[in-house]
Amino acid sequence: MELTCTQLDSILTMYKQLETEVRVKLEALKAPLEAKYGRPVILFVESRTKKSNSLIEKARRYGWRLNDDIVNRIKDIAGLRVIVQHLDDVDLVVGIIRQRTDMRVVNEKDFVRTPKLSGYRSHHLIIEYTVHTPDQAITRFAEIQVRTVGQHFWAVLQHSMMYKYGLDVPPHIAENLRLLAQETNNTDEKMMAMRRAVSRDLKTDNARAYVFHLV
Ligand code: 0O2
Repeated sequence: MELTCTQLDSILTMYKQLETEVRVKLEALKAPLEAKYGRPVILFVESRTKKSNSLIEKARRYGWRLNDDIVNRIKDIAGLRVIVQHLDDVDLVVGIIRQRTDMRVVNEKDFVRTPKLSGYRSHHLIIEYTVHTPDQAITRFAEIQVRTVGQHFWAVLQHSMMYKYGLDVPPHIAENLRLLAQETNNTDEKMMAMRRAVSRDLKTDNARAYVFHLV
């Protein structure tokens, strides 16, 4: 049976609770990670719960009926994003999420090592999380995307350009965006190498000279 508007609203309210709880838990990792590694690892966390029109549009796009089962089919009704500094921080945060006992990773897509055709890079995790609503405990899916600030910069700008073109993206624009994604990844790799060099150098007598030279 199709969901009524009231049922859909109450489903989305539950997802909003899920989003809020998972976001708090991911944000809570910022301080201990910074204390452990002596630098910020997580820069910020963003999140959203799909609006009903976006949920309806996605169900329609895939030809799914808007019934009780929709919450098992659409796994990103609650979506969260963790933006980190460096490429190796992506693996670090993904590893931490995998080990948690309050959320269970059920699927992963590593678009960092295997980027999408568009050039898009991020690590996607589908988790199962149990929400304790005023009435019951409900376990539902959510998507967590972990990406570097460089990958985020590219994804935000690319998304706004794709939005402008809809499905008719001129091939030269798509190709340029792919090239820029590659350049962004090269920069990410160089930044990570520089961080490692700086951290090695800080342990030697050259520290002050090296940092001065960078600035
Ligand atoms: P929003 O508003 O960010 O949520 P599907 O989820 O079925 O649409 P798929 O391929 O099964 O698609 O899921 P996937 O690839 O795991 O993740 C889709 C999400 O990844 C998108 O969500 C974007 O957030 C992001 N994404 C995937 N490919 C690209 C890309 O080429 N460019 C950018 N900028 N983002 C991408 P939504 O639902 O599209 O939007």
